[in-house]
Amino acid sequence: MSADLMAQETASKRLSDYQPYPFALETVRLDFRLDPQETEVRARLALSPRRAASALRLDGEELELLSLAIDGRSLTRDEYTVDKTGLTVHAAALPAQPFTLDTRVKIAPEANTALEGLYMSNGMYCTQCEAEGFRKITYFPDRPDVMAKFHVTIRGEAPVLLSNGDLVAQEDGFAEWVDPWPKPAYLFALVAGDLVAHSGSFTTKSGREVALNIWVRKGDEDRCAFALEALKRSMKWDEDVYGREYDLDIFNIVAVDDFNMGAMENKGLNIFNSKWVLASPETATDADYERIEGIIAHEYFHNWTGNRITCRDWFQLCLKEGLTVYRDRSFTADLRLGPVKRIEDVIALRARQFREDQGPLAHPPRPDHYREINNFYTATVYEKGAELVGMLHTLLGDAGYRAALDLYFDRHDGQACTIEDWLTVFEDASGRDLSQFKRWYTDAGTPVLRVREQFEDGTYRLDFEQDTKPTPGQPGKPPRHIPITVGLLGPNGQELVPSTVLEMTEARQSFTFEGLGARPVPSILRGFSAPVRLERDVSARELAFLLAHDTDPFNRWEAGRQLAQDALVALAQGEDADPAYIDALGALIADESADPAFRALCLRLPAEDEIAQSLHDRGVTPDPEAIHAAREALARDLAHTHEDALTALYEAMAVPGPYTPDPGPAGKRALRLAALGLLNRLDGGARATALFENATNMTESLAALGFLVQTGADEKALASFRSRWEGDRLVMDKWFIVQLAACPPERAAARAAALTEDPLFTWKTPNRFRALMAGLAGNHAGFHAKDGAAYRFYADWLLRLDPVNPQVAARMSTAFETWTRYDADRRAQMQAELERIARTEGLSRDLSEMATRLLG
Ligand code: 0A1
Ligand code: ZN
Repeated sequence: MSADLMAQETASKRLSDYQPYPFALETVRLDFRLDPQETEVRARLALSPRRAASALRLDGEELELLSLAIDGRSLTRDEYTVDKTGLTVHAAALPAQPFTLDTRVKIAPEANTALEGLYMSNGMYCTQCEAEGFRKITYFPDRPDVMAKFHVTIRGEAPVLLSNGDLVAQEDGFAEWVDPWPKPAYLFALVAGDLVAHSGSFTTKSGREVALNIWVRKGDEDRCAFALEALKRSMKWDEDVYGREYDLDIFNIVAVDDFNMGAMENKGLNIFNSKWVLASPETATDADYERIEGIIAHEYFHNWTGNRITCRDWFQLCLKEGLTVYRDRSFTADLRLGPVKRIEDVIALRARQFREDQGPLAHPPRPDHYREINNFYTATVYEKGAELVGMLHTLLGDAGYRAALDLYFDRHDGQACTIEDWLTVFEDASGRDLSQFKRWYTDAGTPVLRVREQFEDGTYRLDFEQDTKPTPGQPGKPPRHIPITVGLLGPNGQELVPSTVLEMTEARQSFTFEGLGARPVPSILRGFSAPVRLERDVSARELAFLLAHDTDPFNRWEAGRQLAQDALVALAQGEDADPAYIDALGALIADESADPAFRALCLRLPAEDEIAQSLHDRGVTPDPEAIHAAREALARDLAHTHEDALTALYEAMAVPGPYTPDPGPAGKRALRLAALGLLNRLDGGARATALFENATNMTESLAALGFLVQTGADEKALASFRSRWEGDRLVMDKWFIVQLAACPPERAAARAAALTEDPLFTWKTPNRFRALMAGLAGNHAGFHAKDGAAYRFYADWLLRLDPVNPQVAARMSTAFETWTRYDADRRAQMQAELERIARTEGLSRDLSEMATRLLG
């Protein structure tokens, strides 16, 4: 091991090193005097030693310590030490009895560009403390298993002063907040600014009247109605489905423009990236509305799964995130179209999590070491974490799952828990042994599930084999406990054996079905019952049959997906594609019994990155140009073959009347736009131009703009869109992203470079930086252009952002996570960029960890 790597390994935190904090923290008193350059924070911690003679360690970064006292006595310089990461009060200076510790520190919110801790956005004060931002506000045991009651006063010039819990006193320039629920520091929040509220109320099932406010900048108040209604729906759903009630008299949501992530579940004071709150038909798309509803629900649901029951340490992050994603997905599935939601989730899982699992960044849902926890807010922790909860639900059934969750809330309310606690609850509620299931949490990698069939004398047998490739640091992979939902269909599509859950626990395992008159058609892994890659030799005819007849909507879609993928893989290698996909889609387009949203999903071709992965999985080195050409060719072929039907669909799916984001009209628009996307390849953008000029909502306007960008004839449309929306930051983000993600690949890198010169490219705002960079990285053939221009450009910008906002720079570096998939030339170029990043002096811990892991 190199000296560098050794140093990094020792800088890692390890799950096995966990030790409880040696002090109990009863209460916290915080007093803020806000000032952009010199905010003063006084903290009083009521502590009691759990063991004698232990020194007191408090985390603290970038703080100027003004004073430090214990039980009112100022400490002398030899009684404590301060270093770059915190403060230690030596054991000799500590009373053996409970004591209070007072600190006074100075911080500069205006200079905080990393957006962790207390920072400013458009003149408003705002905090982000998860995971370890609180230590940039005051000296504190900043770890999730230290929970305390917070009492907060805020003095400042802003008219609105907010924190967690209930407001107990208020006058001009002053507010006092008391949170009765013990919480870890990462759930602390403070907001101060000139804000206006869109308000409402909700009465809980036991009759508590809760005041609801969505706080925004002046001028944004007419874009809050949807979020407020979504919040009420979430509160009701959590009562109905999980029996969980809200526990304070007030629930505040604040929208902020500068935010590193989507949103944050601080107790009673959720803070949101304004992108995921503000919506109006003119500025938000159908997809935005659905996401807003889902994220509002996600943050609200955290009140129980995350806040009331939190994580013992950050290794357990998927305990709160996997479960909360599972809950928000179920909420959306219940309110909208369940099967469509499931398909969308699986598309996203494969695009983000499978991709992660197959590359150098693969890690288990519960990692056992890290250098920078911010780098572990990943698709594996969130989305795969949710899949694991879904599998537990499948294994236990509805009643068993509900019993386990009831037990979880009963047993662990008020605690900081582990994955072991979580699985024990499921074992106790069901009487089952889940020790093998636990491997899903501790092992990285996507299992490949191979299946073969046999039919003889009325007995049908499925032979399964599971295998997981080695991942970084985990060479051997023992078999996992996999729930495989299977149904068998007869020759006319009738269900011979309805959905049953087969439980696979061995490396190879067979399951038989007796008494069948003829060989059935199997429908395997219905509803995507486990996050695995299924491999099965299956004819195009059989897939077409499943696409037409499967009673499981997920597998119906999956059959079409498989046909499309096979066709694209063939075309990308210069072979002919089986016409089965194009033929089968003809019937589906015309099938009025199928939901429009479902049909729209079936018409959507796999993304180029997914095709690249598919080729890689089959042992073929992906060629980005050939993939792009293949996808274009298949789309064109589809459009040609079904031109009349698609044209009819385009007309029939127009939604008259005023816009609503409801699933019915949104599904029709999705189908209409899917048809237009194909027709656009034939009419040179004529229909898209007409739609762009007449659209009355952002869904159609943005889609039409994207289609025009695709044709290359986009100059006029881009200019007119820009002049209309110049003053709207959220819409302008869309303008940046669409012209890069959808443009002909050969233009992408140069266009991205030109856009960085645009005065609207305010790169220190995370949303704007992400829009441009994710737009480029999302253009698969453009990002992977042979000359390496996009690689260099992208790496340059990561290096520029890193000193300003390391968290976002590190997160965006995942654009390189697939580098080992490609040909030697591209690999060498990406490797060189990653090495250049890794070598850079003064690199943040965030980006440095990512560069090292990416290089493997
Ligand atoms: N817990 C939030 C996501 C979040 C995580 C980290 C952040 O800063 C590093 C901010 C937000 C959620 O799951 O919604
Ligand atoms: Zn979350």
